[in-house]
Amino acid sequence: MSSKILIIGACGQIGTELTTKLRELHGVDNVIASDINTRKLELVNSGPFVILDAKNFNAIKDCCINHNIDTIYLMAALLSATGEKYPMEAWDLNMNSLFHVLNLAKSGQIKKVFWPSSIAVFGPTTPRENTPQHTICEPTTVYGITKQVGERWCQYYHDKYGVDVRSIRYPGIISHKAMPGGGTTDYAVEIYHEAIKEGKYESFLSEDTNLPMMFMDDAINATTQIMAAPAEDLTIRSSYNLSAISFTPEEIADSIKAEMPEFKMTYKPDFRQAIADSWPSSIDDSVARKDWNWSHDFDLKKMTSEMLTQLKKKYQS
Ligand code: AKB
Repeated sequence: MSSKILIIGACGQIGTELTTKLRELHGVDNVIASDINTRKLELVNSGPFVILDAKNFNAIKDCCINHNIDTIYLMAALLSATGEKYPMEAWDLNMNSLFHVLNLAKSGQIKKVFWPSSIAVFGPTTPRENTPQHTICEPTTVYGITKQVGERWCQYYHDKYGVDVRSIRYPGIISHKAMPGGGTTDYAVEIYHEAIKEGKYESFLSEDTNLPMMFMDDAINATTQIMAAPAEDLTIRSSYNLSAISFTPEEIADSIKAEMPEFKMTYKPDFRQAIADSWPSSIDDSVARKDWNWSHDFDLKKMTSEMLTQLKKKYQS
């Protein structure tokens, strides 16, 4: 029998594509998409959709009962840049939504949980290169603090109550279907849109800021793979390091110039520079590769080619 899945935060950058993939895998009617509003009409009309506030425990519980949900993907969150503007809102949403879902799993209402963590759990005291799975985590952003604390709660609920919660530390995710909202790595998505629309882009990070990144297809594969892995293979119940590529704004600009020689890049770092400077530049994800056979497919060249092809279709059709 297929799982009955609820995606909370389905209209976001990752949620949008995760919904499509999970519907392919489990059947449209077995995947209930939900979000706080109906901002993405295409997604709302593509299958079962409910309006759901991730901070409302009773609403999530009722939805699970009404739709016989056994698995939740909790994708709603305020990201790093927005979290610095609205610290208490970030804490409230990111922590309470996680507790609601973990408590539903603890009570037996649902059987499995996916909750994304982030490279934001790391901070300036973390080794920057090839950051190990187990290392110093002293995040300096509210978002990073919520993810770090959330990881500890995931581990706790697994160890004390047997909750089957699975998590990965996403790097910056690059995609062409839905825009990211409020992250520090968002420049690496905006740049492709502006390249096609305007032929130029002003980066809010400096040219040599090297950050871990990943194309959306790889992120979605990682997410479905960890959820399909046998429970006994998973040695990490806080959150797995996950890695694909690292590049700087200058390197991504060069990869665009290789296809669009007239593309112009300028740099005007803002408050997000300090956030980026506190994060690693590359990640050691050998534990994920060993435990559940994770591997990535897209390098920078392949990703740039795919992004430009898809966005040309979008803007020039
Ligand atoms: C952000 O930039 O805040 C996110 C992340 C790395 O978790 N994309």
